[in-house]
Amino acid sequence: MSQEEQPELAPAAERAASEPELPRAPQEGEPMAGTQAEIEDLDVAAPRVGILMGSKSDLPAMEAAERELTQRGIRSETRVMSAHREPDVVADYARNAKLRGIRVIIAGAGLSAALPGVVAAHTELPVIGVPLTSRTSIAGGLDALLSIAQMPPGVPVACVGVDNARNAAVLAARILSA
Ligand code: AIR
Repeated sequence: MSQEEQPELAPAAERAASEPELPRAPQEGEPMAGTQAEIEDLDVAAPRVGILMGSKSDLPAMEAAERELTQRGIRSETRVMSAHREPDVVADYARNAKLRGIRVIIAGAGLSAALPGVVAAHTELPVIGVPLTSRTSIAGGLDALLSIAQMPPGVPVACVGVDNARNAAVLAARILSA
């Protein structure tokens, strides 16, 4: 090819402006573009709300959340895990929840009720805390209420009334339809 036949190259700045922008590489821990939507499409039966509680003894109070969600046709899953007794299980659940299709997490606990806060520390999903009375609660669950509501700035947990798991489910339904 002679010198004259060579195609003239546009200046670098012009080339850059006309070339299509390459997709941004995913950051560490971030799903590949489109992966989240694909997972949701594939698993239509995936639960949308995770209902957690710190102990089996919390079940009678927390059952109201599952009941309310079921009545509203919202899929949920219920798990018992303690922020103090099984911290690694709680961290793993919270870190994987979004990728599994969970959209809101409800977490109930009594006494020093760390569960909602610890979950919120490991996920960006909205977390609704349910303070629970338990056998050794002080002032009817005030201990759990303060533990859940008094989160540090930047790590929010919504907090419903003591033993009011049903309200947590109603709030979760509102978040899902917002
Ligand atoms: N709990 C369990 N791990 C951490 C906390 N804060 C709470 C449970 C339950 C209370 O302790 O959520 O309300 C008593 O639990 P248990 O298992 O002794 O009945």
